[in-house]
Amino acid sequence: MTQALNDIDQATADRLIGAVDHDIAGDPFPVKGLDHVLFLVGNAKQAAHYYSTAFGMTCVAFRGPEQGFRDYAEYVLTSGSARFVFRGAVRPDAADAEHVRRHSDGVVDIALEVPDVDAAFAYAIKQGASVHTEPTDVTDEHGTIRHAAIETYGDTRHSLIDRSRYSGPFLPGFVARGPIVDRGPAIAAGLQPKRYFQAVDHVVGNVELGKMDHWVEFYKRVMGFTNMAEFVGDDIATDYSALMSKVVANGTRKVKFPLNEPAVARKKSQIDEYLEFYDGPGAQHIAIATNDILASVDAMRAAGVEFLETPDSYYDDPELRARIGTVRVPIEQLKERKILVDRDEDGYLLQIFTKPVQDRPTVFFELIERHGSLGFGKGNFKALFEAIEREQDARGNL
Ligand code: TYF
Ligand code: FE
Repeated sequence: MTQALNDIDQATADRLIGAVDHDIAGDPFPVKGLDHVLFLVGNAKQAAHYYSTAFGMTCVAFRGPEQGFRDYAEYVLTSGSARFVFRGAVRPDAADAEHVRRHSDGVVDIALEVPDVDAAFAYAIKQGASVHTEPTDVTDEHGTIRHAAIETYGDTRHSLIDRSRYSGPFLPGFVARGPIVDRGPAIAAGLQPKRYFQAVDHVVGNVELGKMDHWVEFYKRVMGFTNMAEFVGDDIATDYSALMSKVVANGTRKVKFPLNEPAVARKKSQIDEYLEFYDGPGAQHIAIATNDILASVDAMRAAGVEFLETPDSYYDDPELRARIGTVRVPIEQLKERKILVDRDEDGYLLQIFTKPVQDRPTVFFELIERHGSLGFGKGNFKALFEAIEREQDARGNL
């Protein structure tokens, strides 16, 4: 696992995502952490370039026709412990081509690293999960990966991966590959942070109206996940959010899955908009954990990434100032960058949201810098959802 961490240590990555101690004795579905997120995209070569230049990620592995993988090109990019894989069809008859036609670019697999694939898979199936791939060994000269996969919401799945007997650059069949862009000079000149993020903090799923509790129960029953405190209930939903949300997490809190469903409110829900344009349930946003959100936002903005706007009134509100107290930088520096701030009983967090990263209003990213808080920015929901609604209005979705 160390080599996969791209020279960041596990303890640092774990701290940034708010991991807690957890005894796996008695855990029916122990999870080591998020292994990778697989995106199916129209043009993996260009996606790999975008996530290199705009998200500061490093290409570490590849497989494609050159490796005898006839139908696809796949690029593996990392940033600290976070690993994204971009898969694009090379041939028109590739098996997954329909996925891209229907959903456009999106997340197809939220893969989990587990210590025992067979035990986890058997438990999940016994508890009612649907089989995507039966447990199998996949082997090359670097060793063996044990792999299985179960279905989750929409066309999304969870691969279960044991990489304890494997030392290659990603999975069998992949070859090591160097960075797509050389950020070395910009880093040396202090123009770019070494990494824009160190880990994946949470992955959010959008599901159909009335299905949120079904999927919350799914993760509890199938993976032994538990509810985290933070949720958006009817009260908030009808006032301004147009969505309901609950969060499930594994025992260590390293894997956190908020689940959203649309709520009937003043306007068309942002979740309905997603479901329409994605043509079904799917992953809505990926929150990436950073240890310096100011530097990351500056670098990403400079590279052309668009973030949601936050009005100045948010920062000038005396109630917010009183509630937030002192954070590691003057509020003015957050205001300049439109970074949101929230505090709860455990600490505070800084967060900001990108606009959708493809032409369809579907998948977006969140940057999050946690300082003790294990929350998701509940105090920001109003400002955030109003910003999303302004974007919806601009798209003509009233
Ligand atoms: O993950 C979360 O819960 C926060 C808030 O459509 C959020 O990032 C929730 C729903 C949504 C956008 C952000
Ligand atoms: Fe989030």
